Amino acid sequence: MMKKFLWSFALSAIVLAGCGKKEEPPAPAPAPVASAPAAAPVNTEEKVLNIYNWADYVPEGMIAAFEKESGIKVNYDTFETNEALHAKLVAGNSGYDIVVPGSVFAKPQIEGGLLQPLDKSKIPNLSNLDAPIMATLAAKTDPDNKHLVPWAWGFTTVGINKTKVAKALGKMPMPENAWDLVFKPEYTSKLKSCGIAYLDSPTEIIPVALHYIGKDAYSNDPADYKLATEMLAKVRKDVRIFSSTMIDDVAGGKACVAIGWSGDMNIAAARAKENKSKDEIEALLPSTGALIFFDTMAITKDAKHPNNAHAFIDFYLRAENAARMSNEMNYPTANKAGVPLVKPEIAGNKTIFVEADYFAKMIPPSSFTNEAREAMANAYNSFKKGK
Ligand code: SPD
Repeated sequence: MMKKFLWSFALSAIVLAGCGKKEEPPAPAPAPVASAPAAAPVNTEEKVLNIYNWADYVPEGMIAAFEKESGIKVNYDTFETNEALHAKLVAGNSGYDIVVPGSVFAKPQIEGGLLQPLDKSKIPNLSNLDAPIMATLAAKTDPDNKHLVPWAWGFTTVGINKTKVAKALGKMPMPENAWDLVFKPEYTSKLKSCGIAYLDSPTEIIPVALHYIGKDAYSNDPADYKLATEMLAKVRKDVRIFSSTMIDDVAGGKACVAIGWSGDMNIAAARAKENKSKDEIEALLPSTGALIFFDTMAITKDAKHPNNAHAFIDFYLRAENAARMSNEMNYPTANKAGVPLVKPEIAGNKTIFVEADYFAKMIPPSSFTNEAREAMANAYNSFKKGK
């Protein structure tokens, strides 16, 4: 600002000199002015930040620590499905500054102009991120990593209460492919007695069902959705719970088998232990692979507090904060600098940080066209209604 003022002052002096009488000697050149050191930009935004994230995804006290350090008051709301977040963004004026879409939805949100490009100069801790993960996101979802910063990644899989499942199956052995537990009538007809739970979202269930029947999990072809729902229809009567907050359902004993997210299933396992339950809960690694997801922070196109949003993203990207997310929420971090700070029991848990052999079997995320998502939602709703 000061520099700009000095520049315009000098400019006016030259202009004024040019208007003087011809016979007068030229005005002496102005004495050089020492340029003021560049001042850090001042954040004049109101001290508020509105964040919309998945339920059960932020370590205890992390938001309070940011508020204390920055003086910014955070309003933190949660959602349970990508569809719920997407609907808010499409409607506009969500009021949220930071949102955390799965990459499957982030791609169309970027293309639809719903998210704004990041000002990377305000996020020095971007350098902590894992370069291969960022390269993957750039190639598949967000060219040049302009909009998205990973919150965490994980995978959609089958979680079980081992004790209850063993009891319900009786003499029947566990299947080789864990997806059979939720998709094959021979198993579901036995497991319905202790509770089968599915995530309540078309874009969670149809892709895993497509994968199970040997189709591309990210097919955009409605004919494939028909095949998937034909398979699903055979087990519909056995599925009791549709929920996207499964930690309580599984840890609390309402469901003995669930299609859920890896970290949530691990939290359910830890919670059952804390509650001194005799039941052992486990996230499984299906032999045919599980579906990887990336959840990503982004700033909405109409964010009212973009500077505060950048400050929070940089705070979250500190190595110690990334490690806390893994340690407490049981999801792998994409923050390379944070990985050495992850507790050995979390880093060594093969259902959180999967080993290379299994990683090779996993299905990487892609995305759907808007038309495909609509067709998928129709297919899913008919399945759910049992029609
Ligand atoms: N408790 C946090 C769960 C986050 C799940 N995100 C899944 C998104 C993609 N399918």
